Amino acid sequence: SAGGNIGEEMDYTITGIDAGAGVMAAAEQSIEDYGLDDWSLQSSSDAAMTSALDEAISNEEPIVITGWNPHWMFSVHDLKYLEDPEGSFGEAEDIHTIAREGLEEDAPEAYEVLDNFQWEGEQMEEVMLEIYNGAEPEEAARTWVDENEDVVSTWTEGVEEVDGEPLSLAFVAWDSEIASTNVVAQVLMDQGYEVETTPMEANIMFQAVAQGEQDAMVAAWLPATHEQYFSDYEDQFTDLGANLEGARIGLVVPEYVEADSIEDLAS
Ligand code: PBE
Repeated sequence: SAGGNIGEEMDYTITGIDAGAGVMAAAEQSIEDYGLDDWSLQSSSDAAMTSALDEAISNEEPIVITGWNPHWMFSVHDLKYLEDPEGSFGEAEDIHTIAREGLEEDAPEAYEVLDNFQWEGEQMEEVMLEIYNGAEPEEAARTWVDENEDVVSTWTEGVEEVDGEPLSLAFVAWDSEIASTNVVAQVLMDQGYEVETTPMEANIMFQAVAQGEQDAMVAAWLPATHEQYFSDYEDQFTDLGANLEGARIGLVVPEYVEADSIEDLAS
Protein backbone atom coordinates (compact mmCIF):
# COMPACT_ATOMS: atom_id res chain seq x y z
CA SER A 1 0.00 0.00 0.00
CA ALA A 2 1.19 3.50 -0.81
CA GLY A 3 3.07 5.24 1.91
CA GLY A 4 3.96 2.08 3.82
CA ASN A 5 7.54 1.11 4.38
CA ILE A 6 8.47 -0.89 1.36
CA GLY A 7 10.85 -3.23 3.17
CA GLU A 8 8.33 -4.01 5.87
CA GLU A 9 5.70 -4.94 3.30
CA MET A 10 8.11 -7.52 1.92
CA ASP A 11 9.34 -8.78 5.28
CA TYR A 12 12.73 -7.41 4.23
CA THR A 13 13.12 -10.44 2.04
CA ILE A 14 14.58 -10.73 -1.44
CA THR A 15 13.08 -13.81 -3.06
CA GLY A 16 15.99 -15.68 -4.65
CA ILE A 17 16.75 -18.90 -6.48
CA ASP A 18 19.26 -21.72 -5.92
CA ALA A 19 22.11 -20.75 -3.60
CA GLY A 20 24.76 -21.58 -6.20
CA ALA A 21 23.51 -19.10 -8.81
CA GLY A 22 25.77 -16.15 -9.54
CA VAL A 23 22.84 -13.77 -9.20
CA MET A 24 22.56 -14.89 -5.55
CA ALA A 25 26.17 -13.94 -4.81
CA ALA A 26 25.54 -10.59 -6.52
CA ALA A 27 22.37 -10.08 -4.45
CA GLU A 28 24.33 -10.73 -1.23
CA GLN A 29 26.85 -8.21 -2.50
CA SER A 30 24.08 -5.66 -3.08
CA ILE A 31 22.84 -6.10 0.49
CA GLU A 32 26.33 -5.11 1.58
CA ASP A 33 26.88 -2.37 -1.00
CA TYR A 34 23.59 -0.60 -0.24
CA GLY A 35 23.59 -1.17 3.52
CA LEU A 36 20.38 -3.22 3.44
CA ASP A 37 21.09 -4.42 6.97
CA ASP A 38 17.50 -5.44 7.69
CA TRP A 39 17.17 -7.48 4.52
CA SER A 40 17.84 -11.12 3.87
CA LEU A 41 18.08 -13.15 0.73
CA GLN A 42 15.90 -16.23 0.60
CA SER A 43 17.14 -19.08 -1.54
CA SER A 44 14.77 -21.45 -3.30
CA SER A 45 14.69 -22.34 -6.99
CA ASP A 46 13.84 -20.62 -10.25
CA ALA A 47 10.45 -22.41 -10.27
CA ALA A 48 9.65 -21.44 -6.67
CA MET A 49 10.72 -17.85 -7.24
CA THR A 50 8.62 -17.38 -10.36
CA SER A 51 5.57 -18.89 -8.67
CA ALA A 52 6.07 -16.48 -5.74
CA LEU A 53 6.25 -13.70 -8.35
CA ASP A 54 3.05 -14.88 -10.08
CA GLU A 55 1.27 -15.00 -6.74
CA ALA A 56 2.50 -11.59 -5.54
CA ILE A 57 1.35 -10.03 -8.80
CA SER A 58 -2.08 -11.60 -8.69
CA ASN A 59 -2.47 -10.17 -5.16
CA GLU A 60 -0.83 -6.88 -6.13
CA GLU A 61 1.66 -7.33 -3.33
CA PRO A 62 5.21 -6.01 -3.45
CA ILE A 63 8.02 -8.46 -4.09
CA VAL A 64 11.72 -8.20 -4.97
CA ILE A 65 13.27 -11.08 -6.85
CA THR A 66 16.64 -12.03 -8.29
CA GLY A 67 15.96 -11.62 -12.00
CA TRP A 68 17.70 -11.95 -15.33
CA ASN A 69 17.38 -11.65 -19.11
CA PRO A 70 16.60 -13.56 -21.19
CA HIS A 71 13.57 -14.68 -19.21
CA TRP A 72 9.88 -15.24 -20.00
CA MET A 73 8.88 -13.28 -16.89
CA PHE A 74 9.36 -10.00 -18.76
CA SER A 75 6.86 -11.04 -21.46
CA VAL A 76 4.30 -12.30 -18.97
CA HIS A 77 4.47 -9.55 -16.33
CA ASP A 78 5.12 -5.78 -16.19
CA LEU A 79 8.46 -5.73 -14.41
CA LYS A 80 11.41 -3.42 -13.97
CA TYR A 81 14.99 -3.78 -12.86
CA LEU A 82 15.92 -1.73 -9.84
CA GLU A 83 18.72 0.65 -10.81
CA ASP A 84 22.07 -0.43 -9.50
CA PRO A 85 24.33 2.64 -9.24
CA GLU A 86 26.87 0.70 -7.15
CA GLY A 87 27.22 -1.94 -9.84
CA SER A 88 26.66 -4.92 -7.55
CA PHE A 89 25.21 -6.87 -10.48
CA GLY A 90 27.85 -5.95 -13.05
CA GLU A 91 27.27 -4.89 -16.64
CA ALA A 92 25.83 -6.73 -19.64
CA GLU A 93 26.81 -10.37 -19.79
CA ASP A 94 27.40 -12.94 -22.48
CA ILE A 95 26.51 -16.61 -22.19
CA HIS A 96 29.38 -18.86 -23.21
CA THR A 97 29.68 -22.42 -24.44
CA ILE A 98 32.34 -24.48 -22.65
CA ALA A 99 33.68 -27.84 -23.82
CA ARG A 100 35.81 -30.38 -22.01
CA GLU A 101 39.40 -30.77 -23.06
CA GLY A 102 39.74 -33.38 -25.77
CA LEU A 103 36.20 -33.00 -27.11
CA GLU A 104 37.50 -31.46 -30.32
CA GLU A 105 39.51 -34.63 -31.02
CA ASP A 106 36.95 -37.13 -29.68
CA ALA A 107 33.80 -35.64 -31.20
CA PRO A 108 34.84 -33.04 -33.79
CA GLU A 109 31.36 -32.84 -35.33
CA ALA A 110 29.68 -32.08 -32.00
CA TYR A 111 32.46 -29.66 -31.16
CA GLU A 112 31.87 -27.77 -34.37
CA VAL A 113 28.13 -27.49 -33.81
CA LEU A 114 28.73 -26.32 -30.23
CA ASP A 115 31.27 -23.82 -31.48
CA ASN A 116 28.80 -22.52 -34.10
CA PHE A 117 25.85 -22.36 -31.71
CA GLN A 118 24.77 -18.74 -31.34
CA TRP A 119 21.39 -17.09 -31.02
CA GLU A 120 19.56 -14.03 -29.72
CA GLY A 121 17.90 -13.39 -26.38
CA GLU A 122 14.51 -13.09 -28.09
CA GLN A 123 14.94 -16.53 -29.63
CA MET A 124 15.76 -18.07 -26.27
CA GLU A 125 12.68 -16.36 -24.83
CA GLU A 126 10.48 -17.94 -27.48
CA VAL A 127 11.48 -21.36 -26.19
CA MET A 128 11.15 -20.26 -22.57
CA LEU A 129 7.63 -18.95 -23.19
CA GLU A 130 6.50 -22.22 -24.78
CA ILE A 131 7.70 -24.05 -21.69
CA TYR A 132 6.04 -21.50 -19.39
CA ASN A 133 2.84 -22.10 -21.34
CA GLY A 134 3.01 -25.80 -20.59
CA ALA A 135 5.12 -27.49 -23.24
CA GLU A 136 7.71 -30.05 -22.15
CA PRO A 137 11.22 -28.64 -22.63
CA GLU A 138 12.07 -31.26 -25.29
CA GLU A 139 8.86 -30.48 -27.13
CA ALA A 140 9.37 -26.70 -27.00
CA ALA A 141 12.95 -27.09 -28.23
CA ARG A 142 11.83 -29.45 -31.02
CA THR A 143 9.23 -26.94 -32.21
CA TRP A 144 11.73 -24.10 -32.18
CA VAL A 145 14.34 -26.09 -34.09
CA ASP A 146 11.76 -27.14 -36.69
CA GLU A 147 10.52 -23.57 -37.13
CA ASN A 148 13.98 -22.00 -37.32
CA GLU A 149 15.81 -24.14 -39.83
CA ASP A 150 17.50 -21.05 -41.28
CA VAL A 151 19.14 -20.30 -37.93
CA VAL A 152 19.90 -23.91 -37.08
CA SER A 153 21.50 -24.53 -40.47
CA THR A 154 24.13 -21.88 -39.68
CA TRP A 155 25.19 -24.10 -36.76
CA THR A 156 25.21 -27.37 -38.67
CA GLU A 157 26.17 -26.39 -42.21
CA GLY A 158 28.96 -28.57 -43.56
CA VAL A 159 29.16 -30.63 -40.36
CA GLU A 160 29.09 -34.37 -40.99
CA GLU A 161 26.49 -36.50 -39.25
CA VAL A 162 27.47 -39.31 -36.89
CA ASP A 163 25.86 -42.62 -36.05
CA GLY A 164 24.65 -42.71 -32.45
CA GLU A 165 27.74 -41.45 -30.65
CA PRO A 166 27.14 -40.39 -27.03
CA LEU A 167 27.33 -36.75 -26.04
CA SER A 168 26.67 -35.34 -22.57
CA LEU A 169 25.48 -31.83 -21.74
CA ALA A 170 25.48 -30.43 -18.23
CA PHE A 171 23.09 -27.68 -17.19
CA VAL A 172 21.43 -26.03 -14.20
CA ALA A 173 17.62 -25.97 -14.03
CA TRP A 174 17.33 -22.24 -14.67
CA ASP A 175 14.55 -21.51 -17.19
CA SER A 176 17.03 -19.88 -19.58
CA GLU A 177 19.41 -22.84 -19.50
CA ILE A 178 16.63 -25.42 -19.71
CA ALA A 179 15.71 -23.72 -23.00
CA SER A 180 19.21 -23.42 -24.49
CA THR A 181 20.37 -26.87 -23.43
CA ASN A 182 17.30 -28.54 -24.89
CA VAL A 183 17.64 -26.70 -28.18
CA VAL A 184 21.30 -27.70 -28.53
CA ALA A 185 20.41 -31.26 -27.55
CA GLN A 186 17.75 -31.47 -30.30
CA VAL A 187 20.18 -30.13 -32.88
CA LEU A 188 22.88 -32.60 -31.86
CA MET A 189 20.35 -35.44 -31.95
CA ASP A 190 19.47 -34.43 -35.50
CA GLN A 191 23.20 -34.73 -36.24
CA GLY A 192 23.11 -38.34 -35.03
CA TYR A 193 24.24 -38.01 -31.41
CA GLU A 194 22.73 -39.83 -28.44
CA VAL A 195 22.50 -36.78 -26.21
CA GLU A 196 22.15 -36.97 -22.47
CA THR A 197 21.33 -33.76 -20.57
CA THR A 198 21.95 -33.73 -16.82
CA PRO A 199 20.81 -31.02 -14.40
CA MET A 200 23.18 -30.19 -11.56
CA GLU A 201 24.28 -27.35 -9.32
CA ALA A 202 26.26 -24.53 -10.87
CA ASN A 203 29.62 -25.32 -9.27
CA ILE A 204 29.28 -28.98 -10.19
CA MET A 205 28.48 -28.06 -13.80
CA PHE A 206 31.79 -26.22 -14.14
CA GLN A 207 33.65 -28.93 -12.27
CA ALA A 208 32.14 -31.76 -14.34
CA VAL A 209 33.22 -30.17 -17.63
CA ALA A 210 36.66 -29.32 -16.19
CA GLN A 211 37.13 -32.93 -15.08
CA GLY A 212 35.87 -34.35 -18.35
CA GLU A 213 32.84 -36.03 -16.78
CA GLN A 214 30.53 -34.01 -19.01
CA ASP A 215 31.30 -33.11 -22.60
CA ALA A 216 30.04 -29.55 -22.65
CA MET A 217 27.62 -26.91 -21.39
CA VAL A 218 26.08 -23.79 -22.88
CA ALA A 219 25.40 -22.01 -19.58
CA ALA A 220 28.47 -20.00 -18.52
CA TRP A 221 27.48 -16.39 -17.78
CA LEU A 222 30.54 -14.16 -18.17
CA PRO A 223 32.38 -12.03 -17.32
CA ALA A 224 30.78 -11.48 -13.90
CA THR A 225 27.98 -13.87 -12.94
CA HIS A 226 30.07 -17.05 -13.06
CA GLU A 227 33.47 -15.44 -12.72
CA GLN A 228 34.31 -17.39 -9.58
CA TYR A 229 33.39 -20.78 -11.03
CA PHE A 230 35.05 -19.97 -14.34
CA SER A 231 38.34 -18.81 -12.85
CA ASP A 232 38.52 -21.93 -10.66
CA TYR A 233 38.80 -24.11 -13.79
CA GLU A 234 39.82 -21.69 -16.55
CA ASP A 235 42.76 -23.72 -17.86
CA GLN A 236 40.98 -27.06 -17.53
CA PHE A 237 38.38 -26.62 -20.27
CA THR A 238 37.88 -24.83 -23.57
CA ASP A 239 35.85 -21.64 -23.72
CA LEU A 240 34.13 -21.61 -27.14
CA GLY A 241 32.98 -18.02 -26.68
CA ALA A 242 29.58 -16.38 -26.55
CA ASN A 243 26.45 -18.20 -27.72
CA LEU A 244 24.25 -15.26 -26.65
CA GLU A 245 25.14 -11.62 -26.11
CA GLY A 246 23.48 -8.96 -23.98
CA ALA A 247 22.26 -11.01 -21.04
CA ARG A 248 21.72 -9.29 -17.72
CA ILE A 249 21.10 -9.94 -14.02
CA GLY A 250 19.68 -7.75 -11.23
CA LEU A 251 16.97 -7.18 -8.68
CA VAL A 252 13.56 -7.09 -10.34
CA VAL A 253 10.21 -5.84 -9.05
CA PRO A 254 6.70 -5.48 -10.51
CA GLU A 255 6.14 -2.05 -12.11
CA TYR A 256 3.73 -1.05 -9.35
CA VAL A 257 6.38 -1.33 -6.63
CA GLU A 258 7.32 2.16 -5.47
CA ALA A 259 11.05 1.81 -5.83
CA ASP A 260 13.28 2.58 -8.80
CA SER A 261 16.69 1.90 -7.36
CA ILE A 262 18.18 -0.63 -4.96
CA GLU A 263 18.97 2.46 -2.88
CA ASP A 264 15.22 2.86 -2.27
CA LEU A 265 15.17 -0.42 -0.32
CA ALA A 266 17.37 1.02 2.43
CA SER A 267 15.33 2.26 5.36
N1 PBE B 1 20.98 -17.10 -13.77
C1 PBE B 1 20.54 -17.70 -15.00
C2 PBE B 1 22.24 -17.83 -13.51
C3 PBE B 1 22.90 -17.88 -14.79
C4 PBE B 1 21.76 -18.16 -15.70
C5 PBE B 1 21.17 -15.68 -14.00
C6 PBE B 1 20.01 -17.37 -12.75
C7 PBE B 1 23.09 -17.40 -12.33
O1 PBE B 1 22.73 -16.44 -11.67
O2 PBE B 1 24.08 -18.05 -12.04
